Amino acid sequence: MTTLYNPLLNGFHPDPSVVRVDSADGPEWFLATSTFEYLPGIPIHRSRDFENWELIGHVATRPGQLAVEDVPTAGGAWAPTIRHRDGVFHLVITDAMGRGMLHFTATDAAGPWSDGDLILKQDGSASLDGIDPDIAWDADGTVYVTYSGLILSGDGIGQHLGIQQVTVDLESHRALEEPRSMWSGTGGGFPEAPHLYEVDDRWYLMIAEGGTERGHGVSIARGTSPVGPFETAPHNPLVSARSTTRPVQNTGHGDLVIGPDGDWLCVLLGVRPRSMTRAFSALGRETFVTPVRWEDDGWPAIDPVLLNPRAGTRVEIAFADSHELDHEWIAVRALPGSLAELCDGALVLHGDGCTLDDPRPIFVGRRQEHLTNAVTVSIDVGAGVGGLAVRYDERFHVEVEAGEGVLTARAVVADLVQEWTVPLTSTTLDLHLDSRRPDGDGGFPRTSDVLHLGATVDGERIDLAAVDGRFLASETCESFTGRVIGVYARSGDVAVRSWVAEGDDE
Ligand code: 6LW
Repeated sequence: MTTLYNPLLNGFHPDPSVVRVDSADGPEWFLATSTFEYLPGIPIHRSRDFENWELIGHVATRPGQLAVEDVPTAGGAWAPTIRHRDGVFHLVITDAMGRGMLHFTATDAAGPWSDGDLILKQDGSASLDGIDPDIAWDADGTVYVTYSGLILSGDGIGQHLGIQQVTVDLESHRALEEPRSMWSGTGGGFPEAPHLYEVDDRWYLMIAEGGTERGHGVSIARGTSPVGPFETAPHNPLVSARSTTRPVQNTGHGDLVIGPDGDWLCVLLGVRPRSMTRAFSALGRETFVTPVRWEDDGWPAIDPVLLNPRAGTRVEIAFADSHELDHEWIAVRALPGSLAELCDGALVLHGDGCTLDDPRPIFVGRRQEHLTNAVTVSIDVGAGVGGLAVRYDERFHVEVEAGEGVLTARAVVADLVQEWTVPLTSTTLDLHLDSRRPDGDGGFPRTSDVLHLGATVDGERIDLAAVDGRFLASETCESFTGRVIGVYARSGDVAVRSWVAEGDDE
C-alpha cells in the first residue's frame, strides 16, 4: 500500500497539477507547481511510486519563456495544468501580468520545453483573459481550455467572470469561439483551478472556491458533455479545512489522478500554520495528497488531508565539488546562473549595489522545506558585502550580513527595519540562520517560529538576534510564495564556500 506523505512536496509548491503516464516500464507521475516571480519557472517533479519525488527540471529555463523580469511581486507563473497525450506533455499556465495564458509542450518532462505559445482570443488580438487554465480533449480530439475568468489587465482588471471555457485550435493557438460561462461552484468566492475529467462516460468539472486562504475548498459538478450543462454534487465541498482545527489548512486547488494502487488520489495545496491559534504558515502553500473514493452514485468523495511528514533532511554542498547549481536553486526575476558563478571552489555572487529591498537582488536561494530548520554557510567577504537571508519578498526579509568590517543582523518587516551590528575582524566566517520552535510556550506557542541570526568567527559563536517568525509567513506577507533561504551580495564579490541545511517537521 502506498504511503501518502504529507506534505508531498515540502516548501512553497502551490497549485499542484499531476499527470500519470503509463509505459512498458510501468507508471510514472509528474507534478507541476507555481513559481510566480522566481526563475527557473514551473518545477517538474517525477515519481515512480508516489512516495519518492525527484525534481527533474523546470518548464521555464530560458529567457523569454516567461516574462517575469518586471512582474510585480506575486505576478508570474500562476497555477499550471500538466497533461500527456500521444507522447507529448502539455502544460498550460498563466504568466500573470507577464506574457499571459501560455501553452508549453515537451516530449520529455525533464525538458527542454517549448518556448510557450500564447493562447489567443478568437480574434487573435491578445491572450485569453484568465488564470488557472486547464486543457482537456474529447474523443474527437477537440481541445477544451477551461479557466478562471479573473481579469488581470485592462479596464476590467480585478473583475471575476467565473469559470469560462473555449475550444482551441492548438495549431494556431486561437480560441474557436467567444468564452462561454460554465458552472462556477456553490457560491464560494474566487471560483478557480478548474479541471475537466471524463470518467465512465460522464464529464466532471472540479474547481476550487472560497479563496486560497482558510475558506479554500474543492467542489465538483458533472454532465454528459465537456461543455456542460453540469449538475452540482450533493455534498460539496468535497474537501475543505474551513472551520476545522486540522493541522493542514487552506486545502484546495486539487487535481485528480489514479495512483499506484489503482485508487484515485487528489493532489492539492495546503498550509501548515503554527502558533496558539494556528495563525502563521511560515513555509507558504505546499503540495499535499489525499485519497479519493468513487461512491455508488458516481460522485467522488475526498478524504480530509492527514499530516504525515517525512523524516528530516540534511543538505550539504561544498561548492569546490560542484560543477553546476542543482535544480533546487532559484532566483528572483532572473535565472540563478545569471547572478552567480562557480569558480575557484566557491559560488561567487557579484554585487551590483542592489539589496534585498530591490526587485532583482543578487540572491540565489532554496525553498525552506521544514518548520524547524538550520542553515549555515561559509563565506568570504574579503572583496565585498553580502550574507545569508530568508526572504518572502522585497518588503519582508531577514538576513545576517558581513563585510567592510561589520557583522549585521537585519529584519525588514514592511517599512520597519531593525539592525544589530558588531565589529568584524575577519573576512572568512560562517553565517547561521535558524528557524526554531518558540521556547517556553507551555503547549501554547505564541508564534510559528523564531528566526535566530548569528555567525561563527575564528571559532567563536556570536548570536546576534532573534526575530519573531510570524513576520515571514504567508498570512502576514499576504504572499502566494513562501520562504526562500539563500545567499546574496550587495556590493563587490562574495564567495560562498559551502552550504549546510538541515531540518525536520517535529
Ligand atoms: C492561483 C489561483 C489561486 O492562480 O491563486 O487563490 C493563484 N488561488 O488558483 C496563485 O496561486
